[in-house]
Amino acid sequence: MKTVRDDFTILKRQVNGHPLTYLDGEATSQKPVHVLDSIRAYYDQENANVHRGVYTLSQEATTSYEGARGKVAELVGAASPKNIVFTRSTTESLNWLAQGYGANLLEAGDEILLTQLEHHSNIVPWQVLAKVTGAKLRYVSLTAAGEIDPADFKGKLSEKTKIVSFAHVSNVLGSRAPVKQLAALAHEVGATVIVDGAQAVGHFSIDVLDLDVDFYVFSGHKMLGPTGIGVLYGKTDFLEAMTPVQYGGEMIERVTLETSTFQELPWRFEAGTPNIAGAIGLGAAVDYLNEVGLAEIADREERLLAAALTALEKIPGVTIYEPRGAKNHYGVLSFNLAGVHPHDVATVLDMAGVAVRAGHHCAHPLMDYLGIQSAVRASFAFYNNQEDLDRFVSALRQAQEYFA
Ligand code: 7TS
Repeated sequence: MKTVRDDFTILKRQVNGHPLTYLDGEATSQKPVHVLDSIRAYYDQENANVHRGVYTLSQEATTSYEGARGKVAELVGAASPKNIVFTRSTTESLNWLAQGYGANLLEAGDEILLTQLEHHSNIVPWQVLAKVTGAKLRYVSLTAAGEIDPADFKGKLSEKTKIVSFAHVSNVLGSRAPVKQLAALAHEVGATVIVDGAQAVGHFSIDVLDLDVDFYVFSGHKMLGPTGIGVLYGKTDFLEAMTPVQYGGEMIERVTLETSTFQELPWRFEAGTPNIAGAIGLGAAVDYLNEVGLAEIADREERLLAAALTALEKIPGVTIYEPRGAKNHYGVLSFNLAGVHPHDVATVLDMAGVAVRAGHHCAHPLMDYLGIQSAVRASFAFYNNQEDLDRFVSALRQAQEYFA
């Protein structure tokens, strides 16, 4: 454990006179030195544009960039690196799916099925698409445990359902969707299955072929990688059915004054100079995740969450929005302290060096469902430890006394 923490130099920082207790890995994870070093090494030793130079440096940069694609493909169990498109983020991947895939597919009266717990980035692009195409949005409700209700999911599927899109793990409740089961149900009616893996990748192992999803999207910065790099995985047939959303250099095969032909997969989607350093950093993050081991990571995060739940339950006046009794949930705790605004809780915690997120967590519809406006959220990553948890609990008690 000590050695893992040593890899995250930021954890040695002091904040407001206290050691940093970073409990906001869901917003963005911290980065191990391996990732930072890989980005520096690229700019320091290999900096050149990719795919266009015959000279050595450009070839080295291309090898590193494409190598990162291969590492990402392996991490999620994709059939080939060609199934991995680099984007900017989960948000960009979902927007491209709505504009480049959904727009080709949907007609007036068709349905898009989402769930009540989605992040705004998996709602708004579909709302806009529904307006343009005349398609209808439907939402699956949640069980009392805060999980996507498979019975309601099944009941809302019909021949009209063309697209189903849902989060693998909720960024507020931490509940984990039974992806394989839901994908199979959606496929029975011929719908395309899109999964938002922003809070899943890097926390446990994922096999997109076994899950049998058609598209799977995630962000590098939530899985130890840099910001500005994201992933859109798609089955080959589905990527072939998708139109690029951006056009220009890199993505073309031949351009005449009148028309153009486009590159093969996946480069057709990556117009312009890509985020080379970002992809390389993401590749290093994948190496690091493999080195620590996803089973080990999942185990640490599960144990920390269980300890945090037990500790929080002992504090009077705390309401926890945790999927009680849920079989599958992952390292996030959303809660409120009676009579104290979540922003005030977060501010007092910050005075003790404890970083937690307070707000609606980009999930207004879920807040409406829970009947609250906002909540405090503490995320527990494998690089957090018992001292982090102790400092969090003691700062929370301070906040309670402060506002009593
Ligand atoms: N989907 C889920 C489930 C998320 O949690 C997030 C970000 C996104 C999509 C969007 O990811 P982005 O990288 O494109 O921004 N979630 C959060 C969060 O919970 N706190 O800050 C960002």
